[in-house]
Amino acid sequence: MKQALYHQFTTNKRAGKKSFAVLIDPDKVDNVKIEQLIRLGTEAKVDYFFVGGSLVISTHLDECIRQIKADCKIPVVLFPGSPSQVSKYADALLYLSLISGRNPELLIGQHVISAPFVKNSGLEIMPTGYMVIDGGAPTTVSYISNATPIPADKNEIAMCTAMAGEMLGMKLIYMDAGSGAKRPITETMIEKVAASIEIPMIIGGGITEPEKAYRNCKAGADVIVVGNAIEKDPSLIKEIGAAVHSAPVNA
Ligand code: 1GP
Repeated sequence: MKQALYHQFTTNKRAGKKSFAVLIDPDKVDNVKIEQLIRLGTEAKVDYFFVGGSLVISTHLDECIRQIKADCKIPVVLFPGSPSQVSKYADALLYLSLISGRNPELLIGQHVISAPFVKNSGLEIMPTGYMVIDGGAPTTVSYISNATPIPADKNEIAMCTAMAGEMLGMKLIYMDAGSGAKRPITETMIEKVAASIEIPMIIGGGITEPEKAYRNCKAGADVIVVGNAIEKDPSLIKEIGAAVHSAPVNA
């Protein structure tokens, strides 16, 4: 099985190097917008494009990824809201299991149904413990997943969930307050979870300012994901990229 990108995640973690991922929701971009994101992403040395969303209605996922792959060298990682969001044109797939919820379909059910398809895609598969944290208002992910998010102040639950995910063999933990969350995940929670696990940790949901991205990195996040704020103001790519990349090594 391919492991090139995962190797990059772990090497960066060991070196204390923080990464920045721009989330592209195929529903919200056209060719012109993608072109702009590629240009700004390349200038800001964005580490990854994550592509996907909890609810993708449009059908141009393949086309969107092919355009990114044709025009830049930034790796494309699928962040699928459902098994239908798998494209062989991407570099890797976050193989998400919603370990913060108790919905068996999102823990294992959909994986079983789509297993042959996913395996034959040839994508690099990254088993990811996906944890939704309450972001102050219902988000698409909390509604669609039909699972209760972890309360924002229950650091111990988040810690134990991440530890269990790691021991079950997950290769990444993705803590997400949900797209457009009113309140992003607290640094205290990030710090406590980071101290409890060895695997790389991705943090997203409601990050709108470079300072918050920087503080999250200092608290122990390895990859910062921003979608919504960049959709509204693409110039933030530069500022958030600079903040993430300037976070102290081995923070
Ligand atoms: C959502 O973590 C991502 O799943 C990004 O969230 O769109 O709020 O940046 P935002």
